Amino acid sequence: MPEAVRIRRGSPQLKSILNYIDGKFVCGPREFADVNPADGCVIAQVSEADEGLVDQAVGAARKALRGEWGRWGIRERAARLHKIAEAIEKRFDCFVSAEVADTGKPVALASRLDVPRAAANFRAFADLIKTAGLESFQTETPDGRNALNYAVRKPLGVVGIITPWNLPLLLLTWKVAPALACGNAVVVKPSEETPATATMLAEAMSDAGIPDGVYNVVHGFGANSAGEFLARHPEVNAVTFTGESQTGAAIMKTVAASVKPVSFELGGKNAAIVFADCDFEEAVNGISESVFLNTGQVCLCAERVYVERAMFERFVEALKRKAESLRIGFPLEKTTELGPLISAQHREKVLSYYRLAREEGAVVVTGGGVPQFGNELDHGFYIQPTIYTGLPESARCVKEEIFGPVCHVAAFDTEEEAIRLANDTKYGLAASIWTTNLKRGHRVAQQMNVGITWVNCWFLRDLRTPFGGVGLSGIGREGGVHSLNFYSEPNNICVRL
Ligand code: NAD
Ligand code: 6OD
Repeated sequence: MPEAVRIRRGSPQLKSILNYIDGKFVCGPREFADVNPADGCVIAQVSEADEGLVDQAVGAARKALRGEWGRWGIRERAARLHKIAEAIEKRFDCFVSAEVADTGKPVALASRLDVPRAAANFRAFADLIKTAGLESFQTETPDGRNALNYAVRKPLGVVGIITPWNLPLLLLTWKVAPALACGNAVVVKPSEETPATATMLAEAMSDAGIPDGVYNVVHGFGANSAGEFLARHPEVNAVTFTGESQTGAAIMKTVAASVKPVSFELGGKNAAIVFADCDFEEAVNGISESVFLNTGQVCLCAERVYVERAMFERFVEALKRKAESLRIGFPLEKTTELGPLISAQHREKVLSYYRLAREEGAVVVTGGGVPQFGNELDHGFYIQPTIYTGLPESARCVKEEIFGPVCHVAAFDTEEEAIRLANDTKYGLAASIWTTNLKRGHRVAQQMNVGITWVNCWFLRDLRTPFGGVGLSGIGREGGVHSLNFYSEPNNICVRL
């Protein structure tokens, strides 16, 4: 099998990233550039799949369902998923380098979060599928006899998986692992910004003995490109998507014509509530991580921080010191804590919010611009970590998802006010609450109108728990048995006894 990411002939630095269909790497009719956000250099040419190639990928997946993959039982599938995890770990450094080059994220972050989680996703769903049962009922019938009802899981068929660029391998495998555990075949469309690791995963699949056609990769963009072709394909039985809320709305329209199940993990405008009785240092460190991790490009990041008035100034000062101490730099430098944003276009979007914040009356506590390095990093898409105060709650910067290393900090006086402010959003993905009063922690957590609430922590994940959002933040839940329920159809069998 050829390597997933190949050096192009005649150009030793430039790689070629291909589609992967039915166990083979395949060229499409056009190419687009894959850019390293840390220095703006083109690192690869990516082969874009046209509608015909997407159709071939779906056809390959359908054929795989009729082959040995479709006949394997749970035990065999689970064993192969463990092998995929091992194959990822065997290529750990290659996955880390590819993810760092595509996203610009610090090597320390990719090594501790993205790549280990990819392997953990396969292990978690391999173990879960072996133990997760379905309900059964003994039913009394009017004639005094009984019937036994029990349900079995059946795969959905071909699942279309469309993913974003912020945690490319983590979020892709978060969906591929349960889909395969349930016996589906998949066609994945990774983000056009970060095509490498989804393609490299094909080699791990092959190493693990996953039959051809079970895992297919098509590259391209969204509207009128591979993303839309995949979502509207009549032979795709379900679409699972992670990305912007507006894109979710567009995909919903696309899939409506062929009536298929969707699972949407969308944007957020997440709140953090910090009470004066918090462990101060823990809260400052936790909020700093929740605002700035991955340069603020995590859907769970806090962009609205509400701090009890009694310690507002002290907290803002400490958060400012923390933001200013973050080491911005080369992603491959082990000590780097903050990389660039994903693209020039995304930086322009975040900078437009930085300008808007000033127009809306914000006080700039720190940041608000572009750092200068005096070296090649000046060609990268770096931006300063930024903290604002003083905006009215109606400001667009308080209402709209920015998706950068930025937060607005506002004071509150009472618990009720904090809850009201935190819930005053059309999104509803995640919240964090910082207090040493655990009764209050539970009380406030239960009133958050979101899918995930953390108390005295953030982004602490147990893969068995439900994950998803309310409102503009998504439709449905994945994680643990919720994923199994999405990626399979129960068939209830009623037996007259
Ligand atoms: P995006 O919506 O622009 O793109 C995501 C994917 O959808 C890409 O692969 C893209 O090519 C594809 N796409 C775009 N338009 C499409 C269309 N019309 N039809 C089919 N596919 C289409 O998102 P992004 O900019 O890559 O990622 C950032 C966003 O993702 C943020 O809003 C963030 O909050 C959100 N996100 C949410 C979660 C979550 O779990 N809730 C996780 C990560 C990111
Ligand atoms: O941890 C996860 O399972 C998950 N889906 C994280 C999403 C992060 C958003 O950027």
